[in-house]
Amino acid sequence: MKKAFITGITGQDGSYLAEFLLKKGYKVFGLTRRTSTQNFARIKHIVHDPNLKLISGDLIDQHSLTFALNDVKPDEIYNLAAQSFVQASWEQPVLTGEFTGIGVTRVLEAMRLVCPNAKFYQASSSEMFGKVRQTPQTEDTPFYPRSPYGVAKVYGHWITVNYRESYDMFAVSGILFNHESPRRGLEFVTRKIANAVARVKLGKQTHVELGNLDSKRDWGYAKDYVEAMWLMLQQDEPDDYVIATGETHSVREFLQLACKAAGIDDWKSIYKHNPLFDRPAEVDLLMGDPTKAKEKLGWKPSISFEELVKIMVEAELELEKKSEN
Ligand code: NDP
Ligand code: GDR
Repeated sequence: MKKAFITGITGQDGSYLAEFLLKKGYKVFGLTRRTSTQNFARIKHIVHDPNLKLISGDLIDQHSLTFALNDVKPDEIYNLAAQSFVQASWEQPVLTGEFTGIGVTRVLEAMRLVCPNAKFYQASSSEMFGKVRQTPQTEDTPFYPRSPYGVAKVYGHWITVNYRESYDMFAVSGILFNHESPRRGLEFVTRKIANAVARVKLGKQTHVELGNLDSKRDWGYAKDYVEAMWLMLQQDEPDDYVIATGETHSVREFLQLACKAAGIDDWKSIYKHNPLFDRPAEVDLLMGDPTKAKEKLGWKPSISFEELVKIMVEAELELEKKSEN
């Protein structure tokens, strides 16, 4: 039985990846950090699976990572844990650097000492392209991050490349563009909008307060993207890949389509601008070119932008109908 070790298993991607690997017959080990209240909402349906084991540890604690990997001796390591919310990275830039940047080195160091022949996946991000130097963005587009989060991810990206080149380790970096799902955190714009329009539809609130509606993102479906992570580790040679849909849409378009999916006629009637949600430095436009992933991994997205919006709004309508608040 192959063994996979996932950091960030309680997050959106970690939960989908764990499901995916369990279905493939893996034994899955997930790193969880100590929190005062358990945060297993996304994995509650698999937490009792005999092939899933949770191990306590934290990206900030080198020993916990070394001990965890020593216990497991995994074949594959997926480093998905991070402080992943761009806006929060201006409020907590040092913590973001510790988790999202140096945390990658800690996992790589533990792997180098304990299981150097494992395969390592780093969750890199389109935020590294930031103030984009070319469109669409490819594996060769230079980075220009625009937030402490983006800067930390550039560090994580290059330290992964560096361990591959310094120690001949199988370490790859997936440059993933935004991917969403009903399991997205409520603070991210897609889930925030999907949830708000559902609540407006059900008469639970009247408005949604947002920041910049003009920014454009290449939005895909999270379930498709975790498959790409796995495919990268099944290759003979380690390499980095852009994972994206190749389309870009504005936040305004997302809001318009979400209102339509919920049966709200006039999106402007429920929208309010709140400068609190504007960012000190914005990433205006992201659009990835997934050609390399298509050709070498045989990967392609299965869900369109319109379908994604619909999936998210329908999930929120279901959820909000059941909840009393
Ligand atoms: P989430 O924010 O949903 O999940 C983050 C995970 O990291 C959670 O499980 C969280 O645990 C864990 N974590 C945070 N800090 C620590 C720490 N110090 N030690 C151990 N675990 C920690 O992110 P996503 O699932 O959306 O993203 C997964 C990864 O992919 C992240 O690295 C993100 O930056 C990156 N990424 C995401 C994209 C996207 O569009 N979703 C696009 C490109 C990259 P807890 O539950 O305890 O908070
Ligand atoms: P992003 O996602 O920063 O792209 O990072 P987010 O959904 O937070 O923002 C997308 C765009 O929407 C604009 N926006 C708002 N954003 C939020 N969160 N809340 C608002 O009210 C709002 N109004 C407008 C933002 O300014 C931005 O332009 C995500 C994360 O998952 C990262 O971890 C990941 O690396 C990247 O995607 C790729």
